[in-house]
Amino acid sequence: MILIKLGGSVITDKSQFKKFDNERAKRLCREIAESGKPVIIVHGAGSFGHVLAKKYSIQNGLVNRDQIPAAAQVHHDAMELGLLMTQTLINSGIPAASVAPGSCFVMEDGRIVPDNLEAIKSLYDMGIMPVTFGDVVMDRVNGFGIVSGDQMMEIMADIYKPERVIFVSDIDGLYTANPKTNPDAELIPEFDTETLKDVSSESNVDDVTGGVRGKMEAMLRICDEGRDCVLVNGTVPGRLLSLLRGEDVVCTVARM
Ligand code: IP8
Repeated sequence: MILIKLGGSVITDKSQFKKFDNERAKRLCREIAESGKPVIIVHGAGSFGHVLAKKYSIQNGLVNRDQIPAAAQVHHDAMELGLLMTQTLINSGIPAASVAPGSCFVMEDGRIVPDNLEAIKSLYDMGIMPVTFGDVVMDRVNGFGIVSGDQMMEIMADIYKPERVIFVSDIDGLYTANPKTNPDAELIPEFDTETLKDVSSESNVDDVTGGVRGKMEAMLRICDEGRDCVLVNGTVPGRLLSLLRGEDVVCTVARM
């Protein structure tokens, strides 16, 4: 089984509040269906989650009661994106069900822990892909918090032991600097804990869940003996399909 994260930057337009990129999501789901590989998908929140979550500091937990309607709205919007994604998957011929992380997991001071995995496990056993995502989750210590799609990837890798893990983003891979602002930035085809130390730690200020470095650290935690963890650009048509077919593509691979 292959575990795939479709980043919020590929399935939404991050410059517009709650704008689903229907065409791109459709194409990526078609590529996944065409590969014929058994897959589980996690997705990010993009402009359905980060804008309001940042405005009301939902990631910092419950500090004042003004955050409560905002936390409810962010959760609602993340679920709305979840439904758009599962409809796109179903239309591509992949039976899928959106599973809000809060229905199976709870947080303990920012750490996500399993609560009741029965629903998620029985969906998968039945051949329905459980699709989970970055969302607001209740926290036993902080009231609530944000779980990112990357954290859900770690949890899902733990549960399903995939042979391969793929992060689909809007960049070709990891660079020596931010390629969007620095023309000298070079693509790093492979990295490990040592090489990551030399990489620029610039993070995306619009995200409440950390930038590229946080993602790379999550990738390193997920990769295992015999398990690749790859970052690939989903904005380039056909690249995800080629990767799923085992072809050589432009990407960055995390190594233990
Ligand atoms: O887009 C963030 O998940 P991510 C979740 O995977 C929310 O970082 C609701 C902001």
